Amino acid sequence: MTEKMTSQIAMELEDKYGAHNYHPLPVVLSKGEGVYVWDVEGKKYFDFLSAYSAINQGHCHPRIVGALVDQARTLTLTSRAFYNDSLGPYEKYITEYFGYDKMLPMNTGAEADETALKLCRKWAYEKKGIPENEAKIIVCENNFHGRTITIISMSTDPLARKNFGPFTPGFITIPYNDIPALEKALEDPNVAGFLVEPIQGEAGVYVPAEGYLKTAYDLCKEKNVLFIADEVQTGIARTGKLLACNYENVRPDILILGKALSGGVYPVSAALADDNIMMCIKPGEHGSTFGGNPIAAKVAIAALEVVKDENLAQKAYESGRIFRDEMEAIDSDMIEIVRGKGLLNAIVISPMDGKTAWDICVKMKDNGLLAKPTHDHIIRFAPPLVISPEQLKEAIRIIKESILSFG
Ligand code: IF1
Repeated sequence: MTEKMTSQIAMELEDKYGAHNYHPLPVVLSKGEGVYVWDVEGKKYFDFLSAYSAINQGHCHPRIVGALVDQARTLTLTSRAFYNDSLGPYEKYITEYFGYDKMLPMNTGAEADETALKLCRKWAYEKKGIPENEAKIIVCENNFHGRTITIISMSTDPLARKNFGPFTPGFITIPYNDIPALEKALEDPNVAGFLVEPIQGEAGVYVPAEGYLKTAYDLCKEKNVLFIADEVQTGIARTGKLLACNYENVRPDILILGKALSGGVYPVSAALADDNIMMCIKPGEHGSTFGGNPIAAKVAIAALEVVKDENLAQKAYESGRIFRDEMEAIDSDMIEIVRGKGLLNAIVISPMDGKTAWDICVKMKDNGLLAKPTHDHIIRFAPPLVISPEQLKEAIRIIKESILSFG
């Protein structure tokens, strides 16, 4: 290709040759550093999506990219048919970091969720004594756990499911943030697990009532049911603690991580659990060609080190406070509610004069800040956690100005 790349050309190419499974904001990015990204024409933006919380450590963090490059020059992939000298140290590091006996490495969030579901079912038959093929897993309305057939079988979003059936059986759906519904569902003796997002991201950053996770955990324990936390989006300091479950001192039986586990430089995910659960899976029963590869191992260690060394949980906690206070102080009838924890926040927009959340996002883009609407009327704000107080102030100014330009 000799033609000079422009945003227009890039969008036309995607439109012509790519499946139309997304509806992106019309901006074409070609560079990132810290909290900023640049488009093809050189315009600079605050990234307030952070690739859906994969970029908690900031774009192209030198330590993480350094780990990637070093390992890429040495050994990239062996498969798990052989040992490699990076995986063991990574497994030791991450299990000590989060406090579990063992981990199982995968690549995407959906794969780690699938892993947790398989672990839960195995445990149900081999430890809990549920009759074969009878195990059930409780899930919540408006959940988001990924895009595979089994995962969309748990979904209540018509868009995610329509014409993708038949679906995987074995799930019980209850409303989120509803303890009596959980209590009732747990009466079924064939329930093996409860899979939950500590904050529902896709649902619109829906924060459950204080105490919900702890009470849910205790109820699961009473019934010998595994409490499985999908912290793919909420984990790794995003919500102001290392894990969102830490707010209620809940230690999930199975912990699912992805996204920021690599700082967004490589697909890395994992399921963590203790031996009584993890050892239910034997050689040949689960795995992945790329899971646990040496690059992923080195990248994940670096990404987790950055979270600790740069105190990102505390930073997210403090910046989040400021962000929500400042958003609540904006005097606009378009702002219905501000909610979130740490730097996982959302504003619910009430449309005015035909102007919607999409229009605000387009205006913010023009003013140099990228965020994405979800469910038409909600805007998610999730900048990299490395954002400095000065940068946060400037970003807040842009958001304010953009919203107030509509009245
Ligand atoms: C897309 C949302 C975010 C997740 C949780 C597992 C996965 C995700 C809690 C699967 C993925 C994504 C994927 C992304 C949009 C996105 C998202 F808007 F859909 F809800 F982050 F807010 N568990 N979330 O949030 O991880 O397999 O994608 O690695 O474009 O679908 P994955």
